[in-house]
Amino acid sequence: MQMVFRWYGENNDSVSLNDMKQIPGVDGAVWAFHQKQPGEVWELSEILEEKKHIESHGLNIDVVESVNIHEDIKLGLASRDQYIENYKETIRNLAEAGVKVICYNFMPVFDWIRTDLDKEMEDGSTALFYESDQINNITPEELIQKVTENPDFTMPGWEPERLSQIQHLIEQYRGVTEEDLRDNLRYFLEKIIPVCKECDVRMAIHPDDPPWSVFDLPRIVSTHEDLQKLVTLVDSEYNGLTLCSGALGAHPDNDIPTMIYEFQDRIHFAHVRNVRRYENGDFIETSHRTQDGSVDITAIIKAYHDIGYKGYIRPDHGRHLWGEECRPGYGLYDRALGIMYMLGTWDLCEKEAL
Ligand code: CS2
Ligand code: MN
Repeated sequence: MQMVFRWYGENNDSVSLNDMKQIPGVDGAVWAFHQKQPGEVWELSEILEEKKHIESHGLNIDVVESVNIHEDIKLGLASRDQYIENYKETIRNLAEAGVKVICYNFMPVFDWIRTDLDKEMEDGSTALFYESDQINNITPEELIQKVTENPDFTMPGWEPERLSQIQHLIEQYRGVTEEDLRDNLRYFLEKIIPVCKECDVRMAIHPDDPPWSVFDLPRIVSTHEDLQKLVTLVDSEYNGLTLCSGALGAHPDNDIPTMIYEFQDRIHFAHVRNVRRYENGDFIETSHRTQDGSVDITAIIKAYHDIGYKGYIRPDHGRHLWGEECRPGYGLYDRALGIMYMLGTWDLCEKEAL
């Protein structure tokens, strides 16, 4: 496996490339142009400039997270064809610069959803929290207001310009079923996968977070069955997965090690995070340690080791520790601790295999 670490860019992240380079085992920065609107082309010249900058810190640019999908593609509107053409051009440009994996998601309107970005835990650290009751009693507008209150950083998936049209966006999805959304994903994949094949860039879809429908919006990457359908939409290794144990792990039926064994040829990017689930559907993001949450992280790492995983892996989110001021879920300390936990488990598996 190849360890990487998410980086939001210069002046947009509390963690520097130098910080990342000091974490044992980290070889690459998972990057993106967060200022780009979905549907916009990423120009080769700007990609090459970013590449030069990241590589000058001794890190690779192999993984991009995310190249976001325009809502018209998810909605299946006639205007989607132009946005798909732009996406293809972006794939070609990224490939030209040496990018190997593109992480993306196909969640309508909202990317990830939480009700509290700073929930205090027993030990005084804070973490991202999802409270079911609140979601059931809040309007999308109120949620946006709450989540975007944090003034320090822009939050991917929660861009104020896009979400200011929330009513309109949500209304557009009325009547769009899961089957429709899946057909729209198939349409998109059928057009882009041949380009990916030609340029040797793997697509890796991120699961829904949380893995169930919220505000009655359709969601199609939440369950084991969803993943089975997804890989057959276009039967090519270039149509792959970002297996996020944090996103999928919020649902007790999702057995991540089983998914790793079953979809091993399609997993190009692994996100590893623990979450503690409560009976009432609430969940909180915890440390990576198996005992601290409901997801068996050691079993997950062992499964990756068993399949001889050669793809990319990163800690997903972390808690906010030791007074750190950072982007919610993306501090340095807890994710670095998570890496050491993953590497410790992996190294032990290596020894035992001898
Ligand atoms: C998630 C997502 O993994 C994560 O950090 O919170 O925001 C993820 O980056 C996107 O869904 C990928 O497109
Ligand atoms: Mn993730």
